[in-house]
Amino acid sequence: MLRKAPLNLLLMLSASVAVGQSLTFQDGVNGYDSTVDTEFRAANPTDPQDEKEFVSIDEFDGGFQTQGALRFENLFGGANGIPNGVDILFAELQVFVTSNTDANAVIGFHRVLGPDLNRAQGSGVWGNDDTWFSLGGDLIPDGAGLLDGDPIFADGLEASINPDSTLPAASNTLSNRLLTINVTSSLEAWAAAGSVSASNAANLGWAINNNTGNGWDFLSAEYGTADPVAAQAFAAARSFPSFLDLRPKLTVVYAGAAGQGDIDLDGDVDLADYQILLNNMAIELNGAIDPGDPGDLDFDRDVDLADFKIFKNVFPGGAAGFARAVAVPEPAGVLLALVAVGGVVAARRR
Ligand SMILES: [Ca+2]
Ligand SMILES: [Ca+2]
Ligand SMILES: [Ca+2]
Ligand SMILES: [Ca+2]
Repeated sequence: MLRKAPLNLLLMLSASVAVGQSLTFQDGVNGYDSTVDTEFRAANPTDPQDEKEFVSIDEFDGGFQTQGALRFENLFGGANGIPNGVDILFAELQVFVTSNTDANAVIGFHRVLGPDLNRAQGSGVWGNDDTWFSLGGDLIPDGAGLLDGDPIFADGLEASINPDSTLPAASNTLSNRLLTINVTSSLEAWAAAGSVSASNAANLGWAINNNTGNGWDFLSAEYGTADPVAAQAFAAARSFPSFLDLRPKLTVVYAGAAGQGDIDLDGDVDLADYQILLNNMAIELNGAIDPGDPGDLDFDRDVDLADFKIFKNVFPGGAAGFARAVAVPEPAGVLLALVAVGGVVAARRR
């Protein structure tokens, strides 16, 4: 709060500037409706689960496995997508978890690498109509009572062997709240592969695995469809303005050609960008904003002096270049200049 007074002086110098370095994708918000999420249940091997209002991931659910899958489509290009060719700086998935898992569980987000190569039915990329059976899930339990493998194998062909991202272990035992998963590496891969195509066929989403029998559940993109009144009451009781806030949300932060400090995306890093950072620092010292919102250069949901430090270093010429750019005459210097001018005038009068 103490920092606000001097910053407010600078605020008066600028009009608001539209900036778009951070984009969010969440069903029902800002016209976005392209989330595909479902689970593949061995207990219901031929029944699509895409209309369920939560997604469960469980290695041993009453003797049966359940694999989750999630994809945000239409991420790239078009009026509302990530511009093609930009650098992805940061990406985060946020889900509202309704059932936690074991402290030592690994909730892995395996990037899907290709159309399913071992289907029993259908063709092409996994989608809402798919089931445990259609994607080739095993139907005959082994000696331990488990169905082997998963419909989407983490074999380096159907999905990445190692997860691109995991739920932070510290979040494993938390529920009834929004939890975040850093998915920057997946977005970097999709941007690199799909930058030439608006449909971005390279983005096939994630297969989500749980290596324990303590199911991990999150609310799906359909949350609130069946009973929006009840969903709204549930959200309001937890201080969320809308039940839409509880659906899966992807936030992507990218940089224009001039890099991370080009907050207004006009191709340079200059004092106009600095002004936006200052404006937002005055009101967002302690978040909560979306990571990477204008001025949040370290993606930690605020605009503070840590972001300012980064900005100085990415300014042309670094911190010294920044100091020169913002240099204004010191009051003492102004007085000396006036004395000098007065001296010249006095000398001429003689
Ligand atoms: Ca769904
Ligand atoms: Ca659980
Ligand atoms: Ca700029
Ligand atoms: Ca920050």
